[in-house]
Amino acid sequence: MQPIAMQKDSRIFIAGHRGLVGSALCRRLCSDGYQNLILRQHADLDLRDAGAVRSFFETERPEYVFLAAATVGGIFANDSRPAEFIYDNLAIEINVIDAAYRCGVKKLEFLGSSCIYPKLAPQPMKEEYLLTGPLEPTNEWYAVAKIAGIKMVQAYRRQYGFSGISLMPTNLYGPGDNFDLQSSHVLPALIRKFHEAKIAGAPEVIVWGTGSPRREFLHVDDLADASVFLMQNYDGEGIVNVGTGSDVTIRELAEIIAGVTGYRGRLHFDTSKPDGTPRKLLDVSRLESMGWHPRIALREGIAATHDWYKSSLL
Ligand code: GFB
Repeated sequence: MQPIAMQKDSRIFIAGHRGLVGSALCRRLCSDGYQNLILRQHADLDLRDAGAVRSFFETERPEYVFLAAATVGGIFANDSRPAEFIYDNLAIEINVIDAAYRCGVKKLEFLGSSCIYPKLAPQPMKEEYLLTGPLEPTNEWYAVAKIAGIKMVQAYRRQYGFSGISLMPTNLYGPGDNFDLQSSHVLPALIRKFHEAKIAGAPEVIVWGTGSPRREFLHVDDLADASVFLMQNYDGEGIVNVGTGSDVTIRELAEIIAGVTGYRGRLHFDTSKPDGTPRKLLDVSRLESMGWHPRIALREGIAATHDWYKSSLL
């Protein structure tokens, strides 16, 4: 199918522009010269409110939508706030996708997550493994909502011919991440823990779980690059994985972050905390066959994120 490409003066709504992904999309589209970004803070537009979303679309008439708004968090937040994770994400998806279709949006891009795949899926995980097995229990509420979003985009394409696409990013990190230790993902949590331990001269840093789970990490600026690439070059029903194609253990990640922050103490693994899924590595051959590749190496991306974190404390 012929893609419908954004122009520099297209009206582009970035849903969730204050979050990790949305803010990276803003930076990227601004630096590319897109002049008509439509942005709303949560206080001005609650995407869980169907009436408010519909009237926003009727008034603003965006032509392109990046659906990056979501209630997100790390393993502890997912596990302890299941109702918020399923309700908020389902409501946001239903409201935004339906309003986009009804108000004549030319194309919508939905951002999912690699946790949509079964807990014990073969690795690396291909797009066709979706719905082939049980989900990881710590984040099944979020995963079910994201799967519903994928299916909604596909259903609107099939029944109404609506041009929606879905991307499945792997674990993301970068500037603007959440560094709150209760709700964050592992990478920002460990940057903060090692940074603070170095300053305090602490003898050890607590790392949750056994350290053996494997995770793949993609810098959010690479994700933004892939998002724009797919918005401009892809228009199909199939979901597309976005990742680097390589992973590390949580122990290896901790060692890299210790090196970047200059921390020389011990690692203490708290095995009372859950490991989550044992491995989550995406098969990125579909995206690579389209000609896209990530640019930011993990250590370099972590160093830049550590710098961002330090500057955010000033
Ligand atoms: O990033 P994370 O919270 O989420 O945890 P998931 C990844 C791994 O790092 C788990 C370990 O094995 C954690 O136990 N870990 C070690 C830590 N130390 C820490 C720490 O200080 N904080 C945190 N948060 N983890 C999430 C899903 O899964 O991935 C979401 O819950 C979403 O739904 C996201 O899909 C991308 O990678 O396990």
